[in-house]
Amino acid sequence: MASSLVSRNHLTPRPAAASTASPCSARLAVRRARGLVGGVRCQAQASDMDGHYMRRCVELARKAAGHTSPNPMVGCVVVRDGRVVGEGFHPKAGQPHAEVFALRDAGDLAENATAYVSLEPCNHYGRTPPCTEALINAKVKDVVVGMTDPNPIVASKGIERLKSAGIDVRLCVDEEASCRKLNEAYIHRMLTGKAFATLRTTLSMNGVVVNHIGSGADQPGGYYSQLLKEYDGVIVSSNLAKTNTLPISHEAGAKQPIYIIIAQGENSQLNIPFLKEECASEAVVLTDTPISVEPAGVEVLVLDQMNLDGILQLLAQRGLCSVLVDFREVGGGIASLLNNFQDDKLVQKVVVELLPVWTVSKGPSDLAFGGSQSFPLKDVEHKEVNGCVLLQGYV
Ligand code: AOF
Ligand code: ZN
Repeated sequence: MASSLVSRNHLTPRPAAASTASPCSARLAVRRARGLVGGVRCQAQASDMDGHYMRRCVELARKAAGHTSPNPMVGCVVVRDGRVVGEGFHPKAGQPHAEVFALRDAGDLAENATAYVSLEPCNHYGRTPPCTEALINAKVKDVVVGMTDPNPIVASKGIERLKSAGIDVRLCVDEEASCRKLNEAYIHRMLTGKAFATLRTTLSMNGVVVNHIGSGADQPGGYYSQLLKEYDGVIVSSNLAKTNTLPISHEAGAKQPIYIIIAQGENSQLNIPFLKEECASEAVVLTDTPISVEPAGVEVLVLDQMNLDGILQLLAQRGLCSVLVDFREVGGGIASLLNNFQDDKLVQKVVVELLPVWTVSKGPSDLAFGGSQSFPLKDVEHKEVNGCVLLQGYV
């Protein structure tokens, strides 16, 4: 995973407990306590509240879910004398970063305070100036980060810059996993150059792929409506686009995902009846032969090769971090894209909705694609929603 690719040597972890520490790490802990590691001044004691404030950073960051790509979701909390004096999150690319909002909120109280940030502060001029300088100018005493930034322009340079300015920096080890999960799509795009893909489908109790979703799932608060809110794009087949309303999130403040419509072997004309002309820029049709599309204004890309690898790279280049592959029919245009998704590491996550119905299937109904071998999914979670069972796991 990402952590193995990113050096964390420069971070000051929470001192190891003496009883479990190896002689070497115990010596290191003593040197750390004296502030000697790596010749930079180090924090002697991580606060017991680190996890608490970092969880708040994650909570704040999630307020912008679906809005920040190609940037990550980031939250920041400024704490002085055990009191939260500033909070902020990154609302969208092009706008200031989380640290800037939190420091503004804290004002003069940022001096000598601890800044918690769910991602390593940036140290470069991008669309916005470096957050390291904002933290240094605000005279914060120490900075606790949730994870290092996999962006090669940043990767550890932010931490080094803060340390060189005499600020103590430590990693909140306990919440590193939750910070990584928050930005799993951003991390994936940074490390692979492809969009993070989640395959979603609905099955009947007897395992038949059903071409509709469970009742209430697309209503406000429904699982599907909530899922869509988190994704930058949704891949659907041209069959679905011809006959159905396109997926919409009904969550408050949701930014609708871009529709990526797979049109393989279509005739010369594709009509998307439920897409209004003024919304044409929200859809892109990927096809293997030139076709004209209604409504006018929809972008049509004729690809030399229709494969998921190329499509996920294209989407990442266009700034999408995450895409939901909405699989609704066996044999449709999407199935062939998914042939080797496990072997080729193209799909990262699977969400399956199990409806409490038994279905008569007229054709092949199994999801016989994915890779050359069967494989178990990881970190599987399940829950019941409106009488349906929702299963989610990582590939
Ligand atoms: C932070 N805090 O809230 C975010 C960071 O073009 P820019 O200036 O928005 O920079 C984008 C990069 O900055 C992004 O790729 C990631 O490396 C970092 N995002 N960093 O310190 C934040 N959103
Ligand atoms: Zn920044």
